[in-house]
Amino acid sequence: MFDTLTEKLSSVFRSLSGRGRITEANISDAMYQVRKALLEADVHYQVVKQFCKDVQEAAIGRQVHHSLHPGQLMIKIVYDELVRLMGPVDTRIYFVSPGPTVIMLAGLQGCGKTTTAAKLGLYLVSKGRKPLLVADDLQRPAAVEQLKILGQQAGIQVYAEQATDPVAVATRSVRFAKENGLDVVVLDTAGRLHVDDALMEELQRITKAVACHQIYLVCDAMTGQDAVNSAKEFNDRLELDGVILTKLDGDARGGAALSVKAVTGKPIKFIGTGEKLDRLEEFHPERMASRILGMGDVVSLVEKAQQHIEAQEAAKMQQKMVKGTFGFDDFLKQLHALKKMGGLTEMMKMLPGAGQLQELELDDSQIKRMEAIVQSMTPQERRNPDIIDASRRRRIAAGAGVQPHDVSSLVKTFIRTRDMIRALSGGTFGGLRNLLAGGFNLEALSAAIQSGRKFKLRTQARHQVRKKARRRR
Ligand SMILES: Nc1nc2c(ncn2[C@@H]2O[C@H](COP(=O)(O)OP(=O)(O)OP(=O)(O)O)[C@@H](O)[C@H]2O)c(=O)[nH]1
Ligand SMILES: [Mg+2]
Repeated sequence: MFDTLTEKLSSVFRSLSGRGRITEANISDAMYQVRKALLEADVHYQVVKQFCKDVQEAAIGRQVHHSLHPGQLMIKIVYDELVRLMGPVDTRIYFVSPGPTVIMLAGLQGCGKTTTAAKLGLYLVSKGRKPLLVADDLQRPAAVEQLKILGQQAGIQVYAEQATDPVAVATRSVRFAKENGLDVVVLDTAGRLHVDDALMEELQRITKAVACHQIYLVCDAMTGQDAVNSAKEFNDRLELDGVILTKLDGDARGGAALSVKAVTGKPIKFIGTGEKLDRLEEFHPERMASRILGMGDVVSLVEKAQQHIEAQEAAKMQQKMVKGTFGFDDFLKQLHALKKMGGLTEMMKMLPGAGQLQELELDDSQIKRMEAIVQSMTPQERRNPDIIDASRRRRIAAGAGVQPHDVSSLVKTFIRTRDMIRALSGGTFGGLRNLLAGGFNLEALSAAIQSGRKFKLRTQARHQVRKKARRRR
């Protein structure tokens, strides 16, 4: 689904460079590429124009967070605009009481109405409803038989008559539903090759006769712009409640999915993603935007970073690292920042490909204990942990309600972390930033960790040499 668009957009984001703020200069080429990618995906040109304008307005002047790459921020901005473009949508079906609720499916020939009627029937059953499928397509000779077969497959009752007037059949089917305790009637109507007056009049007569509660237009996503144009025509003549976009599994471009809401003003409510009867999904703009961008969870990563790390705080921390004045208070702050983000491990998990990373695990109870210990230290000890000797260790341990060896193990952890962080090139956030800027590549990540490990090994070796020297003395 949408493979080409996904591929093109991701190369646009990768190519974005620069730091600090997003300016007209650094995104103009990217926007040109986004525009081109959308047009090639068969998105309506008016929609493309407006979309790019909105993205540009949202992007220019935005500060790029220290821990992020401008490409990532752009992904988030484009994601937000995609969600806006396709939504909002309420996929709930409103049922009337007393029933039955009448749902009409309309659409051009071959768009998937009959299949969708059966799929919708199954969906309604899953919601605890008792649906009735009505064969109201009396144009195509085999249509009635087709619905009967699909109904049988799905185990859903089908109402069919040997008749010629779809209005009469619809009316009688609603009566049948009432009499038999069925609470939703799904009308499968006839399609035409093109929107024409005869088709529209027939549909209008049905809606008047049975007072349809919801009218869904079924559209074939593979027909791209044609689907969108016909949706507009249908919507001008019938009061549509929403669109069901079918055959999305075969749509590599995505033009219809992206244009329907903007062109018709009516949202997509469901999508068909296969011929099988269980292939009907509620439409969620957020999920669709993520699928289109194909960016793992970069979007939530950016959201979390924006929420929880203050840019200036990160910069200050980095300076402290460089100057070597990084103490326990800073260490605690970093731990809190990480905790708020759901822990470093959680964060790492969100990076595509870095799922199994175990190196930087921290659990909540450990963090709490570390906090208690740090709180029992004097400001001087926090700034300069090297002065913590045996007697200070005992005092701190008593204050925090832990054993002296817990204190020394925290001091060791602190020193190890500080060394590791330094090795990860100048501060946690700088290090993370470099990792993120590297395009989430697992190699860069493990190289950074390796270099941290080597650094650690080197310092350990140095300590041992010193220890031996002391012993000799
Ligand atoms: N791949 C795929 N095929 C679908 C989907 N929905 C429907 N189809 C196929 O599209 C073809 C037409 O579907 P129908 O349900 O007969 O379409 P219709 O709108 O009722 O057609 P008419 O009654 O002739 O107007 C069938 O071969 C379906 O299996 C879908 O979501 N994905
Ligand atoms: Mg049909």
